[in-house]
Amino acid sequence: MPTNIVVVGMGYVGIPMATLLADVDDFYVTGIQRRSQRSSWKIDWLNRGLNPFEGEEPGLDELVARVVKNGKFKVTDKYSDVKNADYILIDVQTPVDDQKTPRYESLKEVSQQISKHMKKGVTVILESTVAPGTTDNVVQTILEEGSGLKRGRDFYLVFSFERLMPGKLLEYIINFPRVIGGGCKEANDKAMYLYGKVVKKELQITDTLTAELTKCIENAYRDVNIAFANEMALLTEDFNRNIFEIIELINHRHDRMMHYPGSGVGGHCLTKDPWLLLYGFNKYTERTNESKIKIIPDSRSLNDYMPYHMVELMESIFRESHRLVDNIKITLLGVSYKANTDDTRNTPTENIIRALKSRYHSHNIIYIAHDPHVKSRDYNLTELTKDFDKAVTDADVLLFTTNHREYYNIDLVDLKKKVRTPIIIDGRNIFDKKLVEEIGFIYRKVGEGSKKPY
Ligand code: SAJ
Repeated sequence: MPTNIVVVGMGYVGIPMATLLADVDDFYVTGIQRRSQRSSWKIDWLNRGLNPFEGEEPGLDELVARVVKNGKFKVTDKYSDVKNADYILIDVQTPVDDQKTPRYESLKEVSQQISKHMKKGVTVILESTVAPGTTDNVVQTILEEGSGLKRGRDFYLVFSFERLMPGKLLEYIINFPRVIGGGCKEANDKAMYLYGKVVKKELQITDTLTAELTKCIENAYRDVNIAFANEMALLTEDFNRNIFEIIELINHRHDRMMHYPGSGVGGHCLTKDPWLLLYGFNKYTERTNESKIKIIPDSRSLNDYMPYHMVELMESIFRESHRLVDNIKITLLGVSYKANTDDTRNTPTENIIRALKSRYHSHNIIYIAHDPHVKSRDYNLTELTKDFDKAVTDADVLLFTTNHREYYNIDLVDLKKKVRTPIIIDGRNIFDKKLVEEIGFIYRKVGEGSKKPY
């Protein structure tokens, strides 16, 4: 008997999941993607058997081509295939707005569409990250109201989150354990059957709310740990010592794994999931412990402050050397939020540029950014180039914001000849202070004191 699957949302999560499932014997998958100016090409592209992602995604080109050629996978903007679906996966974006409130427009719209067409016995799986409580209070309500069916009796609803990372989309689905939070045994069994076909690691069963909490807390944990590292970096700067040396000494203990400070925390997950956690807490609990909940917002605000600290480090050099932040060229090295990727979502570099532009809006400053991976069409805050020489020539200050592999191999002697003023602000522990200063740069690093003698 063929198993019919619908995956709604053809993005970073939906495409790898849909195509992996379509590669299973007797599984037939329809991807649903709303047509918009930005996404229409993707539907046609996928239907031609082409992988739409530009970054390196090992195995995905072949997989997409194979499942389309074998007639196992197609993409449409219509919901008609939902009526025959045994499984429906929801993989839509769930961002937060400026007030840190989740924007569920897509999630609600998709749930409504599904509710109009879904058949009895279907298993709906929510894979998008949501505020704890959302599966039961938002998705279940919409599905039941729209379909007239009852969860656990007429259909099943499961929350099972993705743990993806651009560059390793297939690997992380296949080789990471999968948490399954169904509302009842039948729901969990159905989800186990599906994921068991593609996931090679443990399938861990829990209830829906616990699964939602697991996802948000997993990323809040990482964010809080990075905030701790950032706080220790600020403290160590004032002690005139190097936090990275200290982290190495700590992590040499095999059971310690301190995170690393830097010029900020970007990406789609860590900047959002802690807020989803707090939103769920405020909305779906009685909040008896509210006064004690401080670490998450404090961590978020410290991590958000780090780009401004980069600006402060720069200003301290200009102040101490009696230079004016005027008539200068500022070069930012690294635009993606993470090393060796082209992903610019919530990149800290953007906040550094914004802070500089707002502080020095009436000053005569040339800004240029360099990134070996990011395409200039994906970036419009300032001029962006892949030409390193163009970016650094005649620069008055170099702000290293992303630790791309290329930056570790820079010939610093040659670099010194190209710049107009030799100032480096290192936000990612790329360089050795002593070495850089010996070559003649004025140098500041997030997490290392600058006073002499050392
Ligand atoms: N960062 C630091 N210090 C660190 C680690 C990271 O400042 O010690 C910064 C990075 O520079 C970046 C941001 O934090 O700007 C996020 O980095 P990340 O390595 O956590 O990368 P993400 O956002 O791609 O996180 C993903 C997460 N995946 C999902 O939510 C689906 C996260 O759960 C994973 O733990 C992480 O990848 C990973 O370990 O690869």
